[in-house]
Amino acid sequence: MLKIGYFFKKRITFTLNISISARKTVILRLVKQNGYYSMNPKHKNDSIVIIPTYNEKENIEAIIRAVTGLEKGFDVLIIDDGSPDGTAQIVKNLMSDEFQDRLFLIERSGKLGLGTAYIRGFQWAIEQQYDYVIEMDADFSHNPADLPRLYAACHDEGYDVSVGSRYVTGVNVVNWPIGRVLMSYYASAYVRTVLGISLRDTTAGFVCYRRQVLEAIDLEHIRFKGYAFQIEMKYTALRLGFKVKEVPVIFVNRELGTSKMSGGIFGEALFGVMKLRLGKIRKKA
Ligand SMILES: Nc1nc2c(ncn2[C@@H]2O[C@H](COP(=O)(O)OP(=O)(O)O)[C@@H](O)[C@H]2O)c(=O)[nH]1
Ligand SMILES: [Mg+2]
Repeated sequence: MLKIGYFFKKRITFTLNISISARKTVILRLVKQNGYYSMNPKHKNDSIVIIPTYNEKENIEAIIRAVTGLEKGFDVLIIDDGSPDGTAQIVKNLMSDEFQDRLFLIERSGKLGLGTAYIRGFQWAIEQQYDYVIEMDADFSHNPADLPRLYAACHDEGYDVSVGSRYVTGVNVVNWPIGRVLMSYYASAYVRTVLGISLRDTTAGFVCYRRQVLEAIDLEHIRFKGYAFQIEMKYTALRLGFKVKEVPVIFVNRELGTSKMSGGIFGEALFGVMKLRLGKIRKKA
């Protein structure tokens, strides 16, 4: 099968998929960029972990090493919103030293929110033809050691989306103040009831998407930014008929750096779910 696609107008990608067995496909990519063609894909990996950052200088190097150091190699894309603490410079140093072709960085000019950071990252990952796209926080609340299980749920078990879930077996959250645990748990119950879905951890930010799911969702029209963004993505995937699995994980509160979440983001989620239930689900044209 020969697929020819246009990405972001300036770049032309020719993809030649040769099926050599029912399960294995070899993909040769011919990419025209800046006026010349290259036969080698920029990456050799099937999966990318997207990590949004804002002032994460205490965590960034350690999380990149933990993710890239796993036996199953994952590439990493950092979306940094102009962190005043110099997070992006730490990433650039690692890119030029050790992690060429495995570590990527998109810099935005100011703190524009988690939702738009992920959408930017999803669009880039689609353009780069990664098959599995995983979102994860920089602060070690999501354990990198859980990444292979999230990946396996999609790659081996055939799910379209896998969610690192705190609420499959009770409440698996460590070191959060009890108020925040209760709020998160009951918020999740509220979301389930309003949206009429059985997914337990709808606000989770530790998620693996098969590329086709991201291609089917109209990312330009995803409305929300904070927790509601996480809910909207999962709800849209479910409504489009994709299969979602919850993989139990233990969420540990950050030890270094500070939380960037605000009350406004909570309010967005509270009313946002009602809007979601009443609104239309858009499939990409
Ligand atoms: N690019 C970007 N990253 C953000 C923004 N807000 C938070 N983050 C990152 O998103 C992840 C989760 O944020 P965090 O503050 O840990 O939220 P909490 O765990 O809910 O308290 C971390 O990696 C943050 O650095 C933002 O506006 N832009
Ligand atoms: Mg956090």
